[in-house]
Amino acid sequence: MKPMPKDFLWGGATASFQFEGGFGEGGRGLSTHDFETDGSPEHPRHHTLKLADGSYGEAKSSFFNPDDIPDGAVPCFYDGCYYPSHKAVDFYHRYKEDIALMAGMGFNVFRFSITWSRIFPTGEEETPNEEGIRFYLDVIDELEKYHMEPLITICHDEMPAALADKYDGWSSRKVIDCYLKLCRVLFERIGSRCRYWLTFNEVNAVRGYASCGTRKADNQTHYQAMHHIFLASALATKMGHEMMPGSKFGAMYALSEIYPATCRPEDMMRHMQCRRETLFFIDVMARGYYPSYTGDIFERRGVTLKKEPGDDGILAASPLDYVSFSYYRSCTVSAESNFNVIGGDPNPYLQSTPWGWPIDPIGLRYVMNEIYDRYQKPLFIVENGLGAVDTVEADGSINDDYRIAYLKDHLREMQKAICQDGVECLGYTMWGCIDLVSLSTGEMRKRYGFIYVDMDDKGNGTLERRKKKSYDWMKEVIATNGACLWDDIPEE
Ligand code: BGP
Repeated sequence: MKPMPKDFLWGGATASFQFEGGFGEGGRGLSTHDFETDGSPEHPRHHTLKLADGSYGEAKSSFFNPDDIPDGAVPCFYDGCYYPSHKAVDFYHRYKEDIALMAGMGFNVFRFSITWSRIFPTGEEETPNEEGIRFYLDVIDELEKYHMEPLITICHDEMPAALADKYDGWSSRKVIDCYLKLCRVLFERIGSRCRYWLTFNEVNAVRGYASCGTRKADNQTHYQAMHHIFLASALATKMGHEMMPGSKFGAMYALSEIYPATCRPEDMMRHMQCRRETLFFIDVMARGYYPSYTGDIFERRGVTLKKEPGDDGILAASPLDYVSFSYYRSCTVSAESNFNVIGGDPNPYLQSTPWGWPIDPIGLRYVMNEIYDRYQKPLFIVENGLGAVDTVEADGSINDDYRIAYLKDHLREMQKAICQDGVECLGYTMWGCIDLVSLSTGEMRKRYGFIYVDMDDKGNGTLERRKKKSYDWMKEVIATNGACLWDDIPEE
């Protein structure tokens, strides 16, 4: 295998509501994820909060006030119900130790996201919260000590709860200005220290209260909200380029590969339509215009988009510099499938993770080629990894050979795409490099990390960090720039 590019970025990825914690500290306001429970059967996970009378209500920022938390209380239990994002795994207080651990593996990049309400607690203040900015500057100081560069996701599936309450989130155009205000502050204060920015996370999967700030589930609201996100991303890109010459802007998409279930023409046609449902979001943002098939999608979904004069010009003026994505799995579709953006039907040729996600390393090479062919822009793989249950042995070791096997297979396919197929790819950041709270389930036991965190699904534990077997393995992968991935393959 030809060697990887010398300047390839190797690192890990996190999101603030799953990793950072620090709820109610440093002037942070409420965020939409603050209302999610641990997802245990007695506490439904999404959009609910257990009220004083024992019933569940819709999330509203007035439901709890961080200032009311008694001193010394664990700030994540209300009426016996656990809210994992409040503490997450406490990067807020442990960032120095965490960054040192990451540096120990040789990471040269670290992806993290900004808690919007840490900078603008309600999203609408005139001036930013200095303490919030200080936290992220401290994180970057620490990264720089170890020559790691930040990869910042400006908005990873969350927003100040106050914006969700007042405007119904991204369904309102007003939120674009609030987002741009956040961007301006970040670019002014952090800009000179960050090359790569992601305007939004998993743009094609943003939906509902926590990630989009809206409680309406209809297609009209959804695509209108997405239009506002497209505009916000393009305007942020424009501003970023002006304020930080040389900066690079991408957005992130959830890209499972989708295969046709059979070569039956009806399945093939349905496959193409489903793929377009996903690629639609990249098409608009990377090419800078709505694709010709938009009419078909909107017609089938009963959507009439409200655009203002000038919107098309905004999109056209600032397409993305690079395309980034998460890749965990693949699926199949047939003419009869009930497809949503990520999930289709299982593939009989693939095994699955304990959480039922099909494992498909070749799908990663496939998707890299597909996306690069379509956009001819550099890629950045910013999420990939295996969610699994890890066991701490009596001697304290964690032998996660299954994770090593998953990553080895995926990284080999990535290297084939880059070195054999000629795909330009800036870097790879493994998801949840330090164990963190699961987005979909709220669990801790679904672990991705090279580094174990001593905490259970209810937040019990010391939060102590411990290296897994995969830590040293990945360290060698990075030190050899991927060469050791091929050690056990006989030379031809
Ligand atoms: C992506 C999200 C991440 C992350 C990951 C793994 O969709 O961008 O935030 O959580 O998926 O998902 P989960 O935590 O559900 O295993």
